[in-house]
Amino acid sequence: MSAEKPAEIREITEHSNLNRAPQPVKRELDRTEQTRLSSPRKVAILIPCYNEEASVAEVVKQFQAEVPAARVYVFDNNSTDETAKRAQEAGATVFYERRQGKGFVTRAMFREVDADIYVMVDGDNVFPSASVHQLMGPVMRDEADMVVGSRLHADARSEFRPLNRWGNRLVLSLLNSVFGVRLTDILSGYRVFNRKMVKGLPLFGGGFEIETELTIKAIERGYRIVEVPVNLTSRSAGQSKVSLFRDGFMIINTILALFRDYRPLTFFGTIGLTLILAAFAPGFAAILNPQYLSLFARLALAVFSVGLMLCGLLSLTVGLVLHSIARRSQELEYHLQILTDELRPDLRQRQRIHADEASAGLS
Ligand SMILES: Nc1nc2c(ncn2[C@@H]2O[C@H](COP(=O)(O)OP(=O)(O)OP(=O)(O)O)[C@@H](O)[C@H]2O)c(=O)[nH]1
Ligand SMILES: [Mg+2]
Repeated sequence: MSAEKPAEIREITEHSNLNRAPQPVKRELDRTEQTRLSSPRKVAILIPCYNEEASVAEVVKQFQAEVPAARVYVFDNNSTDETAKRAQEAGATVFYERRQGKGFVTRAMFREVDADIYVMVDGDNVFPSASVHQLMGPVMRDEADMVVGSRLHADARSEFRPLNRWGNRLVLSLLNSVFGVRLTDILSGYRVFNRKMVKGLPLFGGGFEIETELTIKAIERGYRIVEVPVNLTSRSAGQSKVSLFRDGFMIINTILALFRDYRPLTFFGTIGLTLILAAFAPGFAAILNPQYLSLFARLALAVFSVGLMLCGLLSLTVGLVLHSIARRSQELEYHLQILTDELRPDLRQRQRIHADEASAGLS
């Protein structure tokens, strides 16, 4: 970490809006100032838990101490231990979700909880509560819609199991190359969101693929993402709920499915062009080697070649059609967003203040 600039400021200038132009940051708010700022706005701390009786109370108390104005919610998911009781004793409001999985719980949290700023953190006490101010800062200053506590950032000193680190990096490089972004952590469970993002993002994942879905949909809808380095400590109690192969497969599947849905022309176009190029091989073989092949073999190769060519053209056409549909639905979403913003009195009020400040500065 360099001495001259705090990590948060550097992250905002480097990663805000991902591959768009960096935004200048005027100054850093100190910790107390950030927490004070939260008081007129409702802050919710969301903790998804499944069998975390050993650590949940500590997490609740730590976050309550860091942000006293916040309300802490624990979302329990059929825990067979004392998770709910420990959370309640520590001062949290406990909700229950029957459908098993971190994705179902995240969706329930976003649906049920009403707040302006949402902090989401794991219940196994692996994330530093003191970093919550750095994570909340960009959202409170309206410089980000989602802040991710990046465990894999160059400035983070995280304790990872080797297999976990490897899995995280694999998924990360796949997402970065497919969506053309430069994120450093997409699976982190430590995040802060504003209300617009929590209430505006349609999520469907049921399990650990939820963080991937959140990130991709945020990128595609143009939400501003900022990463802040956080130091992950290794889990000291309870059991990991992640299965490297099952959840890894679900995460990669989510990336590819969303790539197909959001970038259909690139997805089907690449498949189409590959098939068309592949069609030349049997075609040339049939034409160039007549002396070595029987008539039947040459006919079979020709049919195979034409088949590949047709499949390639079909894939290209599907890509073009879906691309137009995706564009139209993006336009529709844009209009819906404007309409929603118009209907939000708090946003209109803030815009009016900005406009007043700007005209005061001009005069
Ligand atoms: N409510 C609910 N929470 C879950 C479920 N699965 C995991 N969680 C919670 O989500 C958080 C992250 O799960 P972890 O098992 O710690 O996964 P991880 O952080 O990727 O992996 P490790 O820390 O290495 O175990 C923890 O607070 C879990 O209790 C679930 O099915 N329901
Ligand atoms: Mg964990």
